[in-house]
Amino acid sequence: MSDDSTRPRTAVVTGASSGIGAATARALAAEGFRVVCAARRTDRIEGLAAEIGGVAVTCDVTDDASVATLAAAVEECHVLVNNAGGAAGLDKVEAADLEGWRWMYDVNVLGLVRVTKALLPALRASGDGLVVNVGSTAGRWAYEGGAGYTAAKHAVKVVTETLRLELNGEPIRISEVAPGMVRTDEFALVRFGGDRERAEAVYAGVDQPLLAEDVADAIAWVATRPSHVDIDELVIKPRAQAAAHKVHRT
Ligand code: 8X3
Repeated sequence: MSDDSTRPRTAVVTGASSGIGAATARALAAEGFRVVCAARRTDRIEGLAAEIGGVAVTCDVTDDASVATLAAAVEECHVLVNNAGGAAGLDKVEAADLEGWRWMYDVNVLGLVRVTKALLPALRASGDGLVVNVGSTAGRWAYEGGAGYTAAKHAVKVVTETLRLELNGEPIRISEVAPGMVRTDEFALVRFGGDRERAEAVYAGVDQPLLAEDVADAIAWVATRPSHVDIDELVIKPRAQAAAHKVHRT
């Protein structure tokens, strides 16, 4: 554990190149963290790191060597935000594109496990570590066509719960922040392979879907509780969304 209390606390955010990840990097920097912005798109994270006085590390969470490079760049980690993830498609199980399912499991689940494993020594070294896994309401509810993504996000919930059991007694907290409908630049666009019309339809008529900043605000709140306070999980949805199938549209 560092005895230099004047040293800034370090936060690592994966998927920091856009959306919730970029907003979280900004929110944690505003709270005084030195933020390591990790993502595949180097140009984006370099710009973000320059803006917030952080560090950019190019990282693909689906790649062992890339994650090892990230871990080598981080000596102490007080907060790890496992945010990298995404959905692919909205096909029924009968028509499942198994490559899409494989990608979703790889990025949402194995990526989270890979990064957490690699950074556990740095989380321990901080003497006061916190892992925030960005889950989803898709980790609570099933919906038609969503199984590839909802199965992966259910796995995120269970991995989170398991880690909390396994690390009990260590100075490391494990939290899950699980957003519902969040309007970001890329989530729906990626899900529908760049089809802007289908992506827009997700939010059609919804009065104020959440923004990335709303989720980042929740993550920053979790990350700034006193060390003995563990927020197990926090589900955050727009007012217009009561459940996966119950979204008020005008
Ligand atoms: C996103 C929520 O409803 O699109 O994580 O699956 S949903």
